[in-house]
Amino acid sequence: ASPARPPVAANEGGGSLGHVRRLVDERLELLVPPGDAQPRNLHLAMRHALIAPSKRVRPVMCFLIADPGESLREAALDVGCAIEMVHTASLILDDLPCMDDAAMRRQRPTTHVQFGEATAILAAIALMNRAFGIIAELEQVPAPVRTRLAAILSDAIGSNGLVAGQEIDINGRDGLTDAKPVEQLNWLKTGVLFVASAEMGAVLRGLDAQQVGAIRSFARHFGLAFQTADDLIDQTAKPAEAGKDVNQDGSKPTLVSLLGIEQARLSCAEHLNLARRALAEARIDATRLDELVARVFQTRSTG
Ligand code: GRG
Repeated sequence: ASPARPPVAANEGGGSLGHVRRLVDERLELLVPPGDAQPRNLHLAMRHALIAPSKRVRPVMCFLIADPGESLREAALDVGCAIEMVHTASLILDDLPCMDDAAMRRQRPTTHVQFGEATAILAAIALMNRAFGIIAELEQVPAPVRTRLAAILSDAIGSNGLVAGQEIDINGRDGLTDAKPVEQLNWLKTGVLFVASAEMGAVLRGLDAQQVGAIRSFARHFGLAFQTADDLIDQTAKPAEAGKDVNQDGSKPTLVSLLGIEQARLSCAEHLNLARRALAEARIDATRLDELVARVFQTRSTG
């Protein structure tokens, strides 16, 4: 069961972006077993990957879209944390020697470097499992809504989503010869979880089908712009200066390597415009979400 916690003060959910991120960080701390729980190595590995410096874009976006009143504030936070656990699990696996073979992640040695490959894989499985447990146990959320939330997350990360993206990234690079398949890969590896995060927030809030569609479109364009900005940083900035881990695989085709820097910047700007337009169509107060997009792109200066 999810641990009890002091109630979040009524005015806290509407606070600054940094405040929402801190709420996510604090809740994540409580949602995974402590580092001294047996088996210690496994729990330490989960915490090493999860409770580490991260922008927490997905849970913050989910929370802002849910815009929860007091009664749903804790549920919105827990849903965001579940998404963050799945995202972190995917990062642990992505970093393994049989995948991207990365040494650093979130300013730390990767989980397999610190704890060994077997424990890293088990930590990823345990985080994914915990995520679905958290959704199943949400208090104050009716069972049909919990089921829908689980289905959205499961769809996004399965063999038609995130896992498909990873398979193509690892074994399908020969097909990445022009912008279209690369953008499809960006959609699978980054877009689908952005969209799921946004949609889960929209469902928690009880938005209508038109609004959910607009929110999905917002998150899709936000995610695609986010990925291209990431590739632009890899190409143009010293990653360490941009606050990124230095793990890039130079042989990987990206929109930047295929289109060139200028076209990739244009594509990024176009997706951002489309994201803002979709948000306007969602008919919700978008001030905080606009702020989130601006903040993410401010700190991801694309050169
Ligand atoms: C475990 C569901 C599951 C999937 C396994 C390994 C794998 C399949 C997928 C990996 C997909 C992957 C690594 C996509 C990259 C997504 C991405 C943009 C990562 C960086 O996200 P940020 O910048 O990082 O939000 P922080 O650390 O801030 O969270």
